[in-house]
Amino acid sequence: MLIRSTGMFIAAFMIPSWIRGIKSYRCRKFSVQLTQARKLPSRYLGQPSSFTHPHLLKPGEVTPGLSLSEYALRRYQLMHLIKEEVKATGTVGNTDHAVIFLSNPTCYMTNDIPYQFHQNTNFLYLCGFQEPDSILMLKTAPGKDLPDHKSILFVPKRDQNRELWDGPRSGVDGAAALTGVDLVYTTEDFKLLVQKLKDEGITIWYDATKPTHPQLHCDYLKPLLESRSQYKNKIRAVRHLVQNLRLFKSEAEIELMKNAGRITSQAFIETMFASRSPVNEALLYAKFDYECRARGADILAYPPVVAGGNRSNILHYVKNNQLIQDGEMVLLDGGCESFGYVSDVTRTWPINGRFTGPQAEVYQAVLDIQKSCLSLCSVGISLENIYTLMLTMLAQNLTELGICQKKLNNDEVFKAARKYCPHHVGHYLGMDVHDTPDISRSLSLQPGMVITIEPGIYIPEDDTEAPRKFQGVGVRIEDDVVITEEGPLILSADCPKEIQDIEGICSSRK
Ligand SMILES: [Mn+2]
Repeated sequence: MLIRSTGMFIAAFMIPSWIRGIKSYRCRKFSVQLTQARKLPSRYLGQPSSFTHPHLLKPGEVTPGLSLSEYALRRYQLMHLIKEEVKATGTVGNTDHAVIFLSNPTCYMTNDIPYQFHQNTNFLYLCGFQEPDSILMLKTAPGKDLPDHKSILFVPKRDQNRELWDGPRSGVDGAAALTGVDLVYTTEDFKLLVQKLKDEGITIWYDATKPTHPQLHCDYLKPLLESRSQYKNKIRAVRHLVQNLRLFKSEAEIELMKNAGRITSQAFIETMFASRSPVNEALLYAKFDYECRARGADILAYPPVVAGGNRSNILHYVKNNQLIQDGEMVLLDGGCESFGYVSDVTRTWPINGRFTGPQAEVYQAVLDIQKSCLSLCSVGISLENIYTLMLTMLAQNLTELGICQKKLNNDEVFKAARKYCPHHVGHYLGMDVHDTPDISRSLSLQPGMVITIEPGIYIPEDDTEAPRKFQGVGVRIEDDVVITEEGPLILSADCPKEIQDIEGICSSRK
């Protein structure tokens, strides 16, 4: 998926140097603490457990691939970041803190018909709990200093009637055993706590501007935030601190992202096999979705773009309902979500398996740029730096193709590069497609960050400034990349993109 290339300088957050160093030490400590986890109930919970779904989770995992220790470490690191921020900005009065995250609500398509539930990713990142209408609170113990804290979950209570319709809930005991948090109550119990938090006058870390669960916000949080005028000073934003943590992926997270990249790459190959002309874009959409789910993906990470012919020049084309004709190319921008982590890949290929001359010229120009950008993905460079290089190469290649005239000066040729590629070179990737959106793209890349690289050239069929043979051609090539000390690790490397490889797959179609 694409991200706009303007208005991106929101805020640059400093990444404290201690974040990475602390991981291994704390992991050891937590693994000792958390081997004594509570026994899992043998019944079905509101999400898979190692007891009911041993093919997905190992004992000691909250969600597939992620252990109780890893989740506890995330909460600890967040409290450490809060400690650092308190130290840097100062605090007055009571030195106790409560950090509050709301889950997502169930959203409805129409009366009684829910959309597939998708958990809020910050909430999920910190506890792994996958039910709606839940609250996570991290609270310092009175008299104890940050980052010491208790993790407290508030979850929907067991309800025979609701569970008959919606399926099993974890309940208090199930949630406690599954997540390993210190304390679990029902969501209603949070109401009892509101008055106590008011009386204590402690600092609340909570993102009140865009509540993830409007109902829980109105019922429980709003009364707390509006209680007294003096109290307003003690509400602090916390989202940026979670994003600072989510920016760096752990080894376990990289493994999950490798898996998502592999699934998506295989689904692309199968979809290329299935392409012929004429074919409805909807069929390729269904084929891609099917091949992702058949390999264990939970859902597609976003509505894919399946754009034949000139429709590839509509950047967020998701109608996917037109026939692709012989001689046209198809642009597919899609990715799966698997165990909470996503991939985001784009390929463009000729529907009948052979590039025409002009298609191959534009395609090769984009591919050369994409490979150059990928080779730059190493420690110390920023997404903004790579974007600048992309524009420079675009300007050069557009001139060589005759799409830009040779007589243009430097400013004019850069303007043309932005015209033919109106989006940025990439974005951060993780649990969300546009992950950690408040993190500046001017930040130097560090090991453990994951980004996309997705240059494109788009020449609409009504662009009479471009040579006739290129009109209606749109190409984007996108891969997902982990930054490592050893250089770029491409998660979607199995997905073919060389002209001869694509033509080979398409000509051996089933
Ligand atoms: Mn993307």
